[in-house]
Amino acid sequence: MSHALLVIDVQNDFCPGGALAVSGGDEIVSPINALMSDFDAVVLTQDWHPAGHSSFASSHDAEPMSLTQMPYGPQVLWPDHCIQGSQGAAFHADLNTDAADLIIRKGYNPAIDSYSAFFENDHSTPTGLEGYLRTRAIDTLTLVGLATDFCVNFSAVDAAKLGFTVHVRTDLCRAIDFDGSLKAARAGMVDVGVNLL
Ligand code: VGL
Ligand code: ZN
Repeated sequence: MSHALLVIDVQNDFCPGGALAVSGGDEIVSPINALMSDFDAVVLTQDWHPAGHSSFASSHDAEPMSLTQMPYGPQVLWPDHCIQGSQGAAFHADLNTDAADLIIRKGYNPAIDSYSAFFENDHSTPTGLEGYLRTRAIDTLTLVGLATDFCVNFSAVDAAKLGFTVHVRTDLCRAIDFDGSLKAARAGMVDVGVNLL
C-alpha cells in the first residue's frame, strides 16, 4: 500500500499579501518541497472559486468573517479570494508544482463552498479524490498546507472518516485561527483519529 502527500491550498491568496492571508503561510513552502520525494504520490489542492461565489461576503452585502446560514449549514463569509485564473488563485511561485501527480480543484460550485479536498461543504458532493487515491492503492496520507483550521482540518477529518490513515504535519501548516477555530479544529481531528505531528 502507498503513502501520499496531500498539499492543501498553498496559493498566493493564503500567503502574506494575499486576499485571505494566513500569517506565515509562505514559510512552509520550501520544507514542503523538500518532503515531496519521500512519498509515493504528491497531490496538490487548489481553492478555485468563480467570481461572485456564495462564500464571499461581497455576495451577501455582509462583512468578511461574519457567519451566515446556507442550505447545508453555517458558513463563514470570506473576503473574495482564489478567483479562477487570478494571480491570487495561483500556487505560491516557489511551490514545486512539477512534482505533483494530481492537482485537484475545489470550490468551483457557485452555491457550495468546499473546504475539504474530498467533499463540498454539504458533506455529500464528492470531488473525486477518494476514487483517485483508492485506485492508486493509497491508504495513508500526510497533510500539509493552508489553512490548518479550515481546509486542512476538513480534509483530514473526511479522510479519516473514509478510512485512510491520516497524519497532519502541523509544523508545515499555518492557521487562520479565527474565533477559536484552531483549538476546535485540533480537537475535531484528534476525535476522529487523525495523528497530529
Ligand atoms: C480556505 C477559507 C476559504 C482554506 C479556503 O484553504 O483553508 N479557507 N477558502
Ligand atoms: Zn475558499
